[in-house]
Amino acid sequence: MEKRGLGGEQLRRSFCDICAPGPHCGVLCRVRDGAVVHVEGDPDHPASQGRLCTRGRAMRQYIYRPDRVMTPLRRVGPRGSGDFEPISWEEAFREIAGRLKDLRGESGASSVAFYSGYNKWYRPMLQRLCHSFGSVNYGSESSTCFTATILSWQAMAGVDCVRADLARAGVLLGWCFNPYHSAHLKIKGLEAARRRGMKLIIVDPRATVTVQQGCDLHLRPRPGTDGALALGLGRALIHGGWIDRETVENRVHGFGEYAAYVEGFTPERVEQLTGVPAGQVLQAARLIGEHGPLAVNQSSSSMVHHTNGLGSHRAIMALSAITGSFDRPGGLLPDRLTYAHSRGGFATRDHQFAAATRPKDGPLPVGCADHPLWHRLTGEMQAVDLAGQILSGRPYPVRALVAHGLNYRMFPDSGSWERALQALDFYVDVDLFLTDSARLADLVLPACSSLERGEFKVYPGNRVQYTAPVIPPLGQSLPDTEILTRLARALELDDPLLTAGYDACLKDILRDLPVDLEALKAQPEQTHVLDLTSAPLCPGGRLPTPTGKFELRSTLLERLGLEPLPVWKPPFPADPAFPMTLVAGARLPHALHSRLHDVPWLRSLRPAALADVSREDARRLGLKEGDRAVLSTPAGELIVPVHPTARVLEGTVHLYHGYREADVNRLVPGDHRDPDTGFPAYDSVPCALARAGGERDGEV
Ligand SMILES: Nc1nc2c(c(=O)[nH]1)N[C@H]1C(S)=C(S)[C@@H](COP(=O)(O)OP(=O)(O)OC[C@H]3O[C@@H](n4cnc5c(=O)[nH]c(N)nc54)[C@H](O)[C@@H]3O)O[C@H]1N2
Ligand SMILES: Nc1nc2c(c(=O)[nH]1)N[C@H]1C(S)=C(S)[C@@H](COP(=O)(O)OP(=O)(O)OC[C@H]3O[C@@H](n4cnc5c(=O)[nH]c(N)nc54)[C@H](O)[C@@H]3O)O[C@H]1N2
Ligand SMILES: [Mo]
Repeated sequence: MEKRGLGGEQLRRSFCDICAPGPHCGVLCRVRDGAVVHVEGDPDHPASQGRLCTRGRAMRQYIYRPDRVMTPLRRVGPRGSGDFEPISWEEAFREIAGRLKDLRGESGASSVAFYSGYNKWYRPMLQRLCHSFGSVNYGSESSTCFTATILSWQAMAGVDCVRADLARAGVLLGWCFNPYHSAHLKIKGLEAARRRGMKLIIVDPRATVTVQQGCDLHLRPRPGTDGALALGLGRALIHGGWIDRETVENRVHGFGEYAAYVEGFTPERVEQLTGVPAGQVLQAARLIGEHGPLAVNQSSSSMVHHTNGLGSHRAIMALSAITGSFDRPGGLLPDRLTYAHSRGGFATRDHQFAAATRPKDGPLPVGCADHPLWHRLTGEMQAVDLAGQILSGRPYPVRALVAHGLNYRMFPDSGSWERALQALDFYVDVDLFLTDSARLADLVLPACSSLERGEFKVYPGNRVQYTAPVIPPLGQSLPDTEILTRLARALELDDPLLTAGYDACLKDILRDLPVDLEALKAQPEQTHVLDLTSAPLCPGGRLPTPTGKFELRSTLLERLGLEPLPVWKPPFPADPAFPMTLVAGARLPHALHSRLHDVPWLRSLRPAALADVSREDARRLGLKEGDRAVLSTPAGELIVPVHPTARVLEGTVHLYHGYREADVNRLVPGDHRDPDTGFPAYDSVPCALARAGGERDGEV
């Protein structure tokens, strides 16, 4: 972009990567003397068109957090003490390479695990580095996010993901749908569809902003009972004559069995199981039946963060198949992930790139023995199991960890993660900030932010971009991809692509496409549209499943010995000691996991880690705004101030994650998971709430 004379300031274009993977919003940065002084939305960005959320608005404060790591650090004090000495990059790589090679010699390459937190842009290189080193144990935060929906879609329809065709939908089933807080780029399309007359049903225990903006019906199931509601809706649609007979006969596998099974889910039973009044179940079915095509929202977390998440997701998405709305305009359209978890509409080769050097004869990756569906489809360890294996040494020891952006407070039973990190022989963390997880490391390496690096990006509509740094990296920090390249060299890996660096890797990943990286780099502030005609994902309506149909009875699950129908299981057994349900993590508009809790502007919007409770429960328990309460689960207890609010459903408590002073994941039991996906059940944990006595906040 042209430099403008705003009192010596330059205006530069980049994007905000505070939430990932995207589409990331375009930003305009005002830069003075090599420092970013202001960030705002870029009106010319094709994906975000000037929109930027509360979090992005605080991007300057984020990248200049006072705890930015400026040099490689070596720990000199005990783990967690924060006592480090600065060292040079050369020293750091020499030490890492030496230790990792020694451990590989002693305990095998897979005793070293490689992990990525929420950020995704460097993942193909990290995964390949893990494999080229000889380890099978690459894993990521995706062990708790989105992948469960991929597993579900693969089991039902043989595709990785879908897109709700909002522009043509007659009715949207907004299940776990609160874009005003968690996906602001969807708001414009939603509002346009509403103006066009699209009906909207929200399924959310909370009365959210989205509900407040107006919907035709709001169903409020108790958290984790969604599967029963969806099966009840299936029954009501069948009884109302609202299913697509032609589709269920020719394009759906297992409809007969499904129909027989849902017969047990009468509106009255659904009311009993979920708390949604029987009349509302029928009302929802009528809205769907009379106003199709039906689009359904899918959530990468709230819908699948339950012990019964895979079954619930399938039961919900079954409604799209039986109404004939799957792979039809206005319904759910099969889609694909493009590069590093973002969607461009085309295919790249990042999976092949990462798989090319995968060891052929290693042990089973961590967690894979317990989660066969995960193992079959992902090629990664189920990272939630990593702490357990580090601590137990079973079935084989994991002694070292190289992590890019690890936050141990994201995992259930986060206390066990803290212990596991303490127990490692060697732990390297690459992060922008000296986080509590980084403080436990032997070496901390400084990564730079997206404003300080060049990055290849894809956006919907066959769009690509290769950004340039807006400012130089702070201190000695480096892009993750550069750190990985140098690590590959220090380890003397026999992998010419990886040791050649990011661009060489990208060229391999993009080699089937008409992309000229040099041309993209020459115009770093623009997105470019690739000249591609994408073949339909499911030609002739034939799905890539064993039967070629949408499988209500999943052949894949059956072959793996798992339940093939989306049968109902309660989220947890009833226990009078824990009569309420904790929802740990519904999104707050100004928080993003752990990374924004220390950003002053954003923290000021909600300074305390508050537990949201219903006004009814607050009255019953004698709790007022700010009163301290003991929140307990079978895993432990936490003292937190409460916020009584009309938004919350009676019987539920909401507390966001990642807070240092109130780490809710200490309350999520380590085994409270969906066995099929390995996902933690953060969003339906049995709990109790009581007034606190004289203890301090956060005390356990
Ligand atoms: N501001 C902000 N935005 C984010 C994030 C963030 O941390 N902050 N995180 C990003 C990430 S990593 C992800 S995975 C996505 C998650 O995206 P979503 O899953 O869409 O986000 P949530 O807000 O957790 O859930 C949406 C709604 O589901 C409701 N809900 C919770 N439990 C249940 C349940 O059991 N049943 C039903 N029917 N509804 C339920 C919540 O009340 C909430 O209003 O958001 C992304 N966007
Ligand atoms: N209770 C509860 N727990 C949850 C969830 C929930 O809903 N409830 N949600 C789960 C879900 S869906 C997700 S996605 C996870 C997310 O969980 P995390 O991965 O823990 O997400 P963050 O805390 O945002 O980021 C991790 C670290 O990455 C660092 N980082 C940021 N940018 C970069 C970069 O470019 N390079 C490097 N090397 N590091 C960087 C950050 O500083 C931070 O320390 O949490 C999961 N845990
Ligand atoms: Mo996520």
